Amino acid sequence: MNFNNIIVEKQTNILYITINRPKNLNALNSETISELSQAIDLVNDDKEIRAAILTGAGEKAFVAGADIKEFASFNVAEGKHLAANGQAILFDKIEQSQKPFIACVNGYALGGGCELAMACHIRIASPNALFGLPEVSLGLIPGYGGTQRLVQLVGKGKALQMLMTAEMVKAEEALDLGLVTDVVAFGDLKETAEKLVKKISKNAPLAVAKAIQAVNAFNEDGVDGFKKEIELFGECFDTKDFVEGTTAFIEKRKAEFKGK
Ligand code: DAK
Repeated sequence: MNFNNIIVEKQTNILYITINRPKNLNALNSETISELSQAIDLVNDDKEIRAAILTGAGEKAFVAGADIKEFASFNVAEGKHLAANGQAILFDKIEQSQKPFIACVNGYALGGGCELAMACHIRIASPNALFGLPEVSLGLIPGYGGTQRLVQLVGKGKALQMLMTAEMVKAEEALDLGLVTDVVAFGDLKETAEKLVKKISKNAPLAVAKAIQAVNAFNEDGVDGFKKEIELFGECFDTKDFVEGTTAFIEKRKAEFKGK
């Protein structure tokens, strides 16, 4: 599939997605958001793919935010529509994907870029990565889930500090805060993400998907996460992967999961 703003490449069981607008520091315009949404479908619809690795082109930016030039003239209705649509077709869709998305944050991750990284299931960063939600400096607040996901990742106090000061956080601090799980040299980002995928891919695909679903239930409106966990746990007993996993353990061999 050909895209104008992203590069998508399948290698064995990984879909590599690179946001490719380096002249604009990979800022998210609506076409890029729509293309990313289509790329998520490619991940979820292809049985061979076990995970997606998401990054930005170049060495300077993951994504330096929503495209300011595009939304500068929006009114209230347009702003609300763009936020609701973007959350549904991209940010929530990544979070709810049944296959893990790993963000390789290779530079600025600001505003919508930080929100995009936070929607991913795992984030790793290069030492030059900078995270921030500078929306208040533009007379805005985050509109793509940033106020909610930042609190979950770093806690209310630090989230409010970052949101109200609009200050950026360096990679090492992001690591201390739990905003990223690893900081590795720029050149090692891809390999580090691939190693994570390799570890995840050894495990039962349906169980991995259910783990994502169960964790997401923590934030679902009107859903008791503990009850959801019990429900999803029970469902595992109805999978061939469960039979294979337990049989392989008893037979002292490596499990061969089929995702069934
Ligand atoms: N949008 C559009 N273009 C951007 C951009 C962005 N977010 N960030 C950078 N660029 C462009 C610059 O305009 C410049 O383009 P030219 O002037 O060369 O044509 C080019 O990328 C290189 O940027 P700089 O020349 O500024 O590079 P520097 O190294 O000097 O500075 C910087 C790097 C990252 C510190 C600086 O570019 C910067 O401050 N960028 C803006 C960061 C920012 O504030 N991002 C937006 C956060 S707010 C919404 C939902 C969500 C949002 C908005 C609306 N609705 C539902 C309506 C989210 C908003 C945000 O993301």
